[in-house]
Amino acid sequence: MYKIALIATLVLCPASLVTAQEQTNSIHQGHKDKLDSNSNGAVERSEYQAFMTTAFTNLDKSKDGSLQSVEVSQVLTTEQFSQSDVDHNGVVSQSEFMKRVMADFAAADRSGDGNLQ
Ligand SMILES: [Ca+2]
Ligand SMILES: [Ca+2]
Ligand SMILES: [Ca+2]
Repeated sequence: MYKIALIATLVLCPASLVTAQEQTNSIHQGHKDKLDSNSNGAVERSEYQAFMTTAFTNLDKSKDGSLQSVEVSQVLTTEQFSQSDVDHNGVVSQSEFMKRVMADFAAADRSGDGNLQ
């Protein structure tokens, strides 16, 4: 749950000071409630995808469809940014962002049923 917790925490609370300890915890219940938009107790792939699409829009302050490093300086380290920038063009496009977060979802979904309980 490390990566998904990290991204969910950072996206939901980009301005808050998140400690390394908190980042290693699983999704905070409050965060899970926000992700679980139909309140069935599980975070479906579609809910996660919709949430992250909104998150991308919110992070893209310049509204050019890409995340510049300055736009995500509070939520991603330089290393995480360059890992997400698959084609190394200096920006993280929406497809690069979604590819990364959906890979995180798949990694967190150990049972492979498309839900995070
Ligand atoms: Ca749900
Ligand atoms: Ca941008
Ligand atoms: Ca790129």
